[in-house]
Amino acid sequence: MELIKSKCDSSNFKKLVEIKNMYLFDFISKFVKLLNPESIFICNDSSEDIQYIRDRAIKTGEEEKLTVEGHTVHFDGINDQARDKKKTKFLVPKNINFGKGLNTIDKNEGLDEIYEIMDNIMNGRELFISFFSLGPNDSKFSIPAVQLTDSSYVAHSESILYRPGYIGFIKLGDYEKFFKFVHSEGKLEKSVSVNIDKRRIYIDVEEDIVYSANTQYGGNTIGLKKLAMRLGINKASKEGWLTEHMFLSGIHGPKDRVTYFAGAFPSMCGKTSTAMITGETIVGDDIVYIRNINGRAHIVNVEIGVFGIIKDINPEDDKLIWTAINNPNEIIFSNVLVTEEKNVYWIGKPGEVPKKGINYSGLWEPEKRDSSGNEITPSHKNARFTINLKNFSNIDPEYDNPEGVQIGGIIYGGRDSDTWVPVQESYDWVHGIVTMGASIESETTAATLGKTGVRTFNPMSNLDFLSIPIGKYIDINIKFGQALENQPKIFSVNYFLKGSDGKFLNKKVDKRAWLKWMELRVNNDVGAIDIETGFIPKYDDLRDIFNEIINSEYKIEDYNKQFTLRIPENISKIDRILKIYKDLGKETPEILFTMLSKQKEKLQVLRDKKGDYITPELF
Ligand code: SPV
Ligand code: MN
Repeated sequence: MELIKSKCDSSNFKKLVEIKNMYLFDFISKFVKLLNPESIFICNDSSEDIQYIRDRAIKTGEEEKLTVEGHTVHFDGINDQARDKKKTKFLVPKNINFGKGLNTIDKNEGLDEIYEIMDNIMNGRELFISFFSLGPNDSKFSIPAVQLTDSSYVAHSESILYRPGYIGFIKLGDYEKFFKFVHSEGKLEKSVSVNIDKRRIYIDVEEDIVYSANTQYGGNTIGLKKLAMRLGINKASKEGWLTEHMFLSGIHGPKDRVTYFAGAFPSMCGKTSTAMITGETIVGDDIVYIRNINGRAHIVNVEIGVFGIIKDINPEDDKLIWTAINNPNEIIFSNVLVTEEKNVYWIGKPGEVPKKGINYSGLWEPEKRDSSGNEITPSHKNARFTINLKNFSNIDPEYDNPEGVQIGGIIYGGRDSDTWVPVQESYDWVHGIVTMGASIESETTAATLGKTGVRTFNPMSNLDFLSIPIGKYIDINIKFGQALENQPKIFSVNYFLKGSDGKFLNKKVDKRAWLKWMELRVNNDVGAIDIETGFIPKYDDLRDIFNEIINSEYKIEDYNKQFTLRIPENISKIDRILKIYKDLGKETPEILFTMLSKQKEKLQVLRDKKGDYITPELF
């Protein structure tokens, strides 16, 4: 404590000792010694303390003020624009098995490496210590968490995205099981991390600590986001609940009925836009905890804000986001283009592309190219906005309920140009988990480093974050549902289906219709057609929904094209998925193999009877 005291002024030290948690003090002392910051700021969540963090972000140059009140911009370095999957690793003790397919490093080796990288890394810098609650305050769902970071941008982002936790820590006293995040940007030049070769994100699920160094991009640094999600999946697996990569929304049915849906989509595949869809209400857009409460699946949003993709946001398709991010709300824009007038521009924003500005590559002009000759777009494809949910007019009244909300339906989707129909209901929980959730494949996007457009396996859209063997995770999902008295229905959706001309078969607004249809199905208000892979909507029901909700005519030709069962593609997909699970080894539950094999046989029989491509009227 003497060391901490020597680096704090008296008011900061007082805020810390108010907490009276020896485990916390031990943790902080250990890392203050290692990181060796010049000074320490303790955030007690008061408006003055939050303002201090905002001011520091401006003073240090990590953020810059924009014309609109409350708006700032932050840039990550040119090679630090997305999650670094290669350098994100689980620290594996000798006795723990992570199975195949996860990125791991021996714990001792990894700790030696990260301690060396972090040794003295905050020399001359200020350390921010903030406390949060993952999930609503005073809720059995929730997990307390502490963040150590030398980035005012990270501390600022978290103050927007998470519920305050300082008071909660005081209430808990000597409590041991909180999550811990240690982050340093490392050496900076022009306010961006430069030691990218020493970028590391190392996760210790035994100690519930995540280390992140030499990076600024939110997905690598905002501890409470994907770093906490990885710890959460491991913790949940030991305690019988679920941590999922899902949005959560209230879908509004007839006569003021609200049915809650949670949906898992890989990054950049429409999760936020589904959560923010016109006419419905949002609880969250990225991460949830799900628990069995008296036989029903209850769910909370872990976060209280959105770190959303800004590309293509426009007033027609994304009215609510557009309004919120154009108003004088507290918003951090990251990796957008900033004009001379200090306004922001992003790819797909209506209006002319500015003639010049500043972006993540420095001074930008049209046609600018990187060192390999590739064009640098005005904003990065993964440019984002960070905003608190309270700034959205469509926030759901239950967003902060400590009991969570009961889920009526779960949705699994991916970026799939040729296989799945736009919306389909599974026969039951296990069928949904196996043939939909566990079978998601998605074409890669700019949310992670590497090539885009490559079809990749991504069970429950959670592969990047799994901290237990994949097969075990599938098994836990199956068992979680089996233990429920009242199982949510499971659906798949596909917003990205293309025709033979390579054009999308659906418009962005069509997802509104699929959501309304699913809401009706959960409440047994409409029938469906069994196409042997699940249930699809009847044309007449969709026609009525399109008419009423979207005010547009839904043509039978479009329905037939969109809802054709594509047997060759479905069979190839099953073969790919079966092979993946077979290669993973013994953790995968047997039911996955039998169910997928049975599904394949059914499709083969059907093909012999009706051909490769079967339109709905043939069922
Ligand atoms: C995602 O990529 O899934 C996100 C943003 O939600 S990140 O914080 O990078 O994970
Ligand atoms: Mn996400």
